[in-house]
Amino acid sequence: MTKETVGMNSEQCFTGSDRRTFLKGAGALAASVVAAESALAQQPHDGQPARGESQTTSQNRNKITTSVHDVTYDLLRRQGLTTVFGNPGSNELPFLKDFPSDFRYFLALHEGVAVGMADGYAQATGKPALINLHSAAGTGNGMGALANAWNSHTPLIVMAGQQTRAMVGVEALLTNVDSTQLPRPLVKWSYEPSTAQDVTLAMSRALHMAALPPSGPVYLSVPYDDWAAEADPRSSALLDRQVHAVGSFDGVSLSRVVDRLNAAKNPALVLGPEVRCPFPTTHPYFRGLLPASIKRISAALSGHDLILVVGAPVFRYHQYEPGAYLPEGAELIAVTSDPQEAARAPVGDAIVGNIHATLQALADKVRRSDRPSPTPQARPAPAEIGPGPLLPEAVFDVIAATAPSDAIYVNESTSTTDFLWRRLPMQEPGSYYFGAAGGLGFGMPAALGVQLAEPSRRVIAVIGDGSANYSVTALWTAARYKIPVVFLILKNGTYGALRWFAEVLKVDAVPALDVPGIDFLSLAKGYGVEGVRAATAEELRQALITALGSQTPTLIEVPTLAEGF
Ligand SMILES: Cc1ncc(C[n+]2csc(CCOP(=O)(O)OP(=O)(O)O)c2C)c(N)n1
Ligand SMILES: [Mg+2]
Repeated sequence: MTKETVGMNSEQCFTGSDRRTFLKGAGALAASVVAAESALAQQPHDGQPARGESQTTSQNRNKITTSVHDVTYDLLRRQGLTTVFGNPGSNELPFLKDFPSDFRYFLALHEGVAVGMADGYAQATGKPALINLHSAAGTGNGMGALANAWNSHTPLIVMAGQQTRAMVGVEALLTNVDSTQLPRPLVKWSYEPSTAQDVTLAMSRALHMAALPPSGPVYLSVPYDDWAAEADPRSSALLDRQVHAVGSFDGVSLSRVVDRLNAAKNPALVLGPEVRCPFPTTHPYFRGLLPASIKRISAALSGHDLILVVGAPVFRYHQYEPGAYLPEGAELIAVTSDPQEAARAPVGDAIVGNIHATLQALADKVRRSDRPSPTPQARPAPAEIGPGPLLPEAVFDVIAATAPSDAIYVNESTSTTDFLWRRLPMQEPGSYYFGAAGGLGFGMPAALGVQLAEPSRRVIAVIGDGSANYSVTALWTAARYKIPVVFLILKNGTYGALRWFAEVLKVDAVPALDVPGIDFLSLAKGYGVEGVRAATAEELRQALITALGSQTPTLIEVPTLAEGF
């Protein structure tokens, strides 16, 4: 150890207050810590570390026996991470040992559910969430869900257990080979501590990394023998660390944006998930959802001379319909927290920075305009109700008329998204969640996470009969922990969106596009959730009223017509 590092250690970690913080936080091991303190007090030395040795090592010699396990829990507690989503295996048991009573663990029966739940929870709380998965296989099962989290910048700490250090080399069963590579490229940072004493620092690093902009998932692989090891007493300095990113404006770029907005004749504002969707859908200025092809987005924005995109990529394309990126004569400015997003945009200028601060600065500085207000969009006429299965439009009409005005919607019904946006009034921030990578299996678990984060609002998960199967075990978790989500399954018997896409691509005779005969009421019953079938608008209204009045989850199966088929 160099002289400098010795000096740094003593300066940063061993002030009296630092060590007290550590000891106070030691919780369950208070007795041994007290013993260690008195041992320290009895030691006949002048308080200075011996030459060539830090005070840490002299303390270690005095047997401070707080474990990596306890001090890491302390760190999690102090950083507000007392909720764990997971599915355990043998590698994870030493972490879960003596699970503190002020923590809660939500057991998911599949890792995709654990990650999806944490995703919903973190998005709704705006804070990082902690997931504990089983080694390589558990991580692999969670990766579809991680794709969604990556795309929505959700701050997640995915921790997986590793084999005990002594057996990683022989690749004993459950060794996570190349652990740090496995979750890439769906994590911002991936790490396996090189010593047990590095675990708490690694966890501290992970939670700050996840939260710092652009926020996103991080991965930590921890050999299971590390938890019982003796902690590095310098971990005390980590417990209350605050790490903030402050965006300072360079006045020139900001005033350029302000000038362009002031000069614009007909600007359009495009908002994405980083501003906690949605813009109130009942607002007279609301123009609806952007389509997903280059040509159609350009057409939808035609007539606007300046497009300000905030908290969304430019743009989120799906089907390939080439064309100009922007309508003739239009300019674009994007505001994002993500340098990658800014750099890969094919058109326009971008500002990388704090979304909230940028919007605040723009709101303060942009002149009030005397442009005429846009004509409000016409509300769609009530959907027709025929004798057969309901049109999805009719389902949304019933929800709109029945659900509370602050209801939260999680959408994973892939062929009905436009209807949802046109027909459901959403006025509060944080009223809409979706799988940002298009990875199915997000909706049901995310609804649970959002409901946990927003206990005073009701979450309605609108789920397609195909999508429901990717994370159907979320029903068990909903029942087990009495999370009162309303799962509304739109049962059209098909992968409707894929049928539509097959038409876009002009491909015929594709096998495996239908999913007939799934009995969601039996599935609900099997997992312990109340299930009800609603075949008419009135039955749906009644079922929704009952479900919304219940303290436990409900699944409502609604036979619907597949659009256009
Ligand atoms: C994990 C995953 N697998 C497959 C797909 C491809 N996919 C996109 S939409 C879709 C159909 C979903 O059907 P359903 O939930 O019934 O909704 P509908 O289109 O009928 O409204 C499928 C399979 C996907 N997006 N994600
Ligand atoms: Mg379907």
